[in-house]
Amino acid sequence: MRASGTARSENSRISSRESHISGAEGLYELPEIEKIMKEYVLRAMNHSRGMPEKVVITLEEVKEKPLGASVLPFSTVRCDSPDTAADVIKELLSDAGISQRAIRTGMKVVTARYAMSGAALVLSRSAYRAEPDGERGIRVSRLGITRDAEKSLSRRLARKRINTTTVREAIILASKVASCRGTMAELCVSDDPDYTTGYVASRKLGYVRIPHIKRKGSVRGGRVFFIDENADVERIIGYLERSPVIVGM
Ligand code: WAQ
Ligand code: MG
Repeated sequence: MRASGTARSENSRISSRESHISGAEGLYELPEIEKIMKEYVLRAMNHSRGMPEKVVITLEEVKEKPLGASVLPFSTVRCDSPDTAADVIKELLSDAGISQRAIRTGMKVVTARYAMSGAALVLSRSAYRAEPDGERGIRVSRLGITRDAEKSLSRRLARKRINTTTVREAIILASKVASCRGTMAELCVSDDPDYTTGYVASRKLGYVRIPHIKRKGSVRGGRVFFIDENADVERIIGYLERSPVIVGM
């Protein structure tokens, strides 16, 4: 599902561009489709970024057998301000082998004036932006979780009082991204004005939640996938956007 409105530029009333409001995707069994369609419509029409002018829902049959991947372990760091968060992000991403230059590029993406609907692909050394469409980005799709893994994840999240759709969906997405050969780390800041917890994730670090990653009220946010300098970009995009992956335990 993609919900969008129109953003008018400041100095011209003529030029306008589509502005991203909300998006969602998943892999579902046939009997669940009707319920999910309803959920996606409600989600699109009740979003803190505003009322959409256009909602597009795409429903596609997936014929391939989904691949498996494991759910990343989660943790939360102590952080009380966006300034501290910037230091935490730099430390975690450096640990994951990302260059200072690529980290600066990533920070620019998640604090940009216009949020993309998808994620930027940043080469981990040169900081080159490898996504073909810089406004849209790469949209991770065709992802889900097994029933058992969802139960176990919900139970573990509930113990920390963070068992929400937002957190579960983010962990599933980060787990698919981490399962892709060639990805090194992910940085995510929600573009929702009232959601101020973000994360850094990697196979080694797991899913690391960062509270107060941005100021409340800000509609800036975004996602960055840092990839191997020499990675096969086409293969990574194909995997993230098109390969069905169901995460399990
Ligand atoms: N594929 C790629 N990029 C995406 C996708 C996707 N499927 N969905 C969202 N994005 C990008 C896009 O640029 C958005 O602007 C940005 O991520 C933020 O999306 O544990 O809600 O859906 O408490 O606003 C993190 C949860 C929540 C932290 C993140 O992101 C926690 C969130 P949002
Ligand atoms: Mg959002």
